[in-house]
Amino acid sequence: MALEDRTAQPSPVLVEHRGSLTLLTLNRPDKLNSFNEAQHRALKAAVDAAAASDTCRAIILTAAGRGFCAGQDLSDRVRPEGGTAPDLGETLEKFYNPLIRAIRAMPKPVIAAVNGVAAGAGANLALACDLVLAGRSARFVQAFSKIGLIPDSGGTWMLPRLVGEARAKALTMLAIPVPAEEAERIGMIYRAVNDDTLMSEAIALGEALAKAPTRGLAETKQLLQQAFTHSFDQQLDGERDAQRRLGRSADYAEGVRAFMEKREAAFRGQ
Ligand code: LHQ
Repeated sequence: MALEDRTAQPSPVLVEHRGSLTLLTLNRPDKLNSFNEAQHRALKAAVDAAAASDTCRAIILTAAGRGFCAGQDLSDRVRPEGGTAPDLGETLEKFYNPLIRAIRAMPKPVIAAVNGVAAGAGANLALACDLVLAGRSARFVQAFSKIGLIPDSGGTWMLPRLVGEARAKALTMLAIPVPAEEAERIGMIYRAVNDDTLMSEAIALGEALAKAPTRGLAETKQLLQQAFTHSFDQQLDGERDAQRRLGRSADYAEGVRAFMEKREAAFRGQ
């Protein structure tokens, strides 16, 4: 009989495939799923695998336990008085920025199912996802100012676009916790839902998106993300180019056929 390996650590990110839907679960609940290096590496690998997969057509990012993610694991970062200062820019360059870029570039929809508090980089990780659902007990805290930092992981870019500059400044400078329902009301997230139905609603949404015309969704995502930095003319050109590509896709042909035949379309993501 094989001996049990008592030193084995639980995987910091759980990956579950449900047909074309991939569920990624941050899994360091006793640390509120805050990021250490192992969790960073595991999540980035899982995100990259989902992006490259032909089968996966939608992703849900959620977390185990009572929190979604408390940002950086600060217990890794305690510096004794007089100790050498860390290079936080390097941490961003190596871990957070590639992760956020990968989610924004993902050619399929990413749903965040925020099951509890999302703080610091954990809040901005959620906001980088395409559709954010949050349980009513969840809250979003731009906790950075409490420890002398700026809102990273795309926070300074996303927040003013989502909630306006005035609110963005107050929420970040004062580190005000925003409950899920208020986050929905001010346009920070898509929807607040009951805690006990969060996962079933996220999965229903994920399954619907996993059956949708994936290439069209990917082009929609990219165009909307460019909208605030492109001119109107650039955006019209971008729409023309995307529509040209999609007009040649199998899913567009199927969509039109299905409409004319008054039946549900069977999109294959091609
Ligand atoms: C934690 C953490 C945590 C370790 C809760 N680490 N243990 C990028 C570049 C490089 C470095 C720096 O950072 C960054 C990006 C960032 O994310 S900076 C921002 C880092 N995050 C924070 O500042 C958030 C710190 N946490 C909190 O403010 C609170 O814990 C929140 C609001 C998340 C939750 O509050 P509560 O619900 O009241 O829970 P709690 O405070 O009692 O925490 C529960 C436990 O989790 C507790 O441990 P314990 O052993 O006492 O049960 C906390 O120490 C631990 N924990 N966050 N980030």
